Parts: sequence; C-alpha cells; structure tokens
Amino acid sequence: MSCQNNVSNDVLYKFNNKKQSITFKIDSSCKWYDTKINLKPNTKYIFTAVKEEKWNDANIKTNACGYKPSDLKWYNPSRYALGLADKFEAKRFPTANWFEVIGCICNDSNNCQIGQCFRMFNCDNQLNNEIITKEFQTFKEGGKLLCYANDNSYFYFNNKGSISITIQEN
Ligand SMILES: [Ca+2]
Repeated sequence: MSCQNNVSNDVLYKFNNKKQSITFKIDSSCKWYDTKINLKPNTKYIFTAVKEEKWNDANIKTNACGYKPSDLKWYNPSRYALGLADKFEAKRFPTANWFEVIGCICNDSNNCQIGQCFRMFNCDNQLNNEIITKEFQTFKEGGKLLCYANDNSYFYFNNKGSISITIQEN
C-alpha cells in the first residue's frame, strides 16, 4: 500500500484557542506525512497516542513507540538484521526506536534537517497505562508539522497501517 496522505491540501489546520485538540492518522508507509498543522513557537503542546493501536513494519506489529531489535524473538531474522543496521545508524532518526513516531517542524520536506525533528513521545520512560504521551513540548520556531514512522529510507514499501495521534495545545 502506498502512502495515503488524506489531509486536504486546501485545509490548513490551526489552533485558534487554547485547549483545542486535533487528531489525525499517520500512515506508516509515508516517508513524510504532512499534517498541515501549524505549530506555534514557544507554546506548550501535549502529544498522545493509544498504546493498543498498532501498525506493522513488515511482520512486526508495534505501537507509536516502535520497537528495539532486542524486543523481537530470537528466531526472528529481523532481530539480527536490524541490530546490525543500528550499528550503522541506518534509520532516519538514529537515537529513536524503529517505527517510533518522529515529528519535524519543517515547511519543506525536501529540505528538512534532523535538527528540526524530535521524538514525539517520551518512549524511554512511559508510564504503565494505556496511553503514550509527551507533555509540554515547546518549539523555539513554529512551522508545519511533518511526521513519519522511524525507518530506513529505503524500507517504507513494507510498512502497513496507521496510528492516530492527538495534539492538544495547553
Ligand atoms: Ca519498513
């Protein structure tokens, strides 16, 4: 399945008042998912996903925090292939998990630098409840929010499914 980016081109979502929230679905097969959401500078945002909502990297089912090769069963060949790939920093955002949601504040996906991207959730330290979240993320510069499932640039073809993300301005 190729990338489905269903956000209409002529709709530019904006947060008009505080406490407003916007929910959208990121398709894992999109190298860049353009949310059309403009985030403001120096404003607090809360990002949330549901732990039970899953998407697939080939045959690996995971959630918005993704997975580490060591999470896979010993007999899964991906465990070793991806472990080796990690040594070469083969995923787009090397310090995040495979298939973790990455956000970028970047108006042009062709010219988006890694420094404009961030881990959308606090995946190294999640509370044991049914949501995945990161509270009070602020950005020095505002701009359009682009997202992706963290993967190797050449391996989006075997990605399936999408995950709902909610952003609330606090
Ligand atoms: Ca993949």
